[in-house]
Parts: sequence; structure tokens; C-alpha cells
Amino acid sequence: SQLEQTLVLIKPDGVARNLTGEILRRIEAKGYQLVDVRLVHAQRDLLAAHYAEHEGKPFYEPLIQFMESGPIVALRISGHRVIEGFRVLAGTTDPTTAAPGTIRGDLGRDWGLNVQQNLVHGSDSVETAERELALWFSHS
Ligand code: DAT
Ligand code: MG
Repeated sequence: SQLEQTLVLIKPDGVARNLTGEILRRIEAKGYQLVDVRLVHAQRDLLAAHYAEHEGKPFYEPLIQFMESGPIVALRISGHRVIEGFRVLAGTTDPTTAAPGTIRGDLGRDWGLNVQQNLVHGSDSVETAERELALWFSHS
């Protein structure tokens, strides 16, 4: 079976712009199930663990500072091939070139240097999803 779970984060820009409902609507409309949800003002240690693969890259520090800047909505969602499927719903990393019809393409703004403000995060593999879900939902 390819029934999977993935971690979605509605990043601080998405929460601040009151897009939580619109993003959840798109996830539910696709047919994915909401399994768990938390509103988190993330501490640096959690963000450093979450973005460990990017440590040392030029955008790492601005990315962590942005993710610390306000509340995040963390979602555990399930569905058939949801890991890849959510990333298709989200669109490519840069909102400027993300396709219309995607979350980043329809709702993301071109912030110039602030590519990190792209509304959502989605895990990128089965292994990553397991690791990230354990980080953000360690209570369950
Ligand atoms: P994604 O979030 O699409 O999986 P990623 O894992 O490569 O992208 O990068 C994590 C986040 O870091 C991404 O959402 C935005 C930011 N980022 C990535 N590449 C960047 C770049 N070249 N400049 C600035 N921020 C970047
Ligand atoms: Mg990524």
C-alpha cells in the first residue's frame, strides 16, 4: 500500500497572512485526511533539527530566523502518495516560478531575496516524513 503520512508546516508568513484556512481547504479538497494539528512557536533547536540538511548554506540563517519569527501550524496528514502529492499541491520552492493552481503559485509572493517566505513546508521522502513527524509531533 502507498498510504503515507507527511508533515506539512504552514510557515509564519502563511499564518500571519490568515491563509491557514485556505491552505487546509486545498489539502482537504484533494482528499487528504487531517490526523493531527498543532500551533507552535518553534524554538531554535527544533528548527535546527528540522533543517539540518541545509546547515552551512547561505540561506540557512535567514531561514531559521524567519521560521522563529511567528507561530507555525504543523499538520500530520495522510493519504495515498501524500508525500509527493502534497509537494505537487505546494508547487516549486520559489513562489515566483511556482505553477498557477499550486499553493505557492497562487498565494505566494515574490519577496525578492526572501525566498524562504513560501508559505508551506512538506516532507520530501518517506524517511524524511518519519523523521520530521517525530520532531514536530513527539507527543503522539
Ligand atoms: P522546499 O521547501 O521546497 O523543500 P528546500 O528544502 O530546498 O525547499 O529549502 C528549504 C527552504 O529554504 C525553502 O522552503 C526556502 C528556503 N530556500 C531554499 N533555497 C533557497 C535559496 N536559494 N535562497 C533562499 N532561500 C532558500
Ligand atoms: Mg525541503
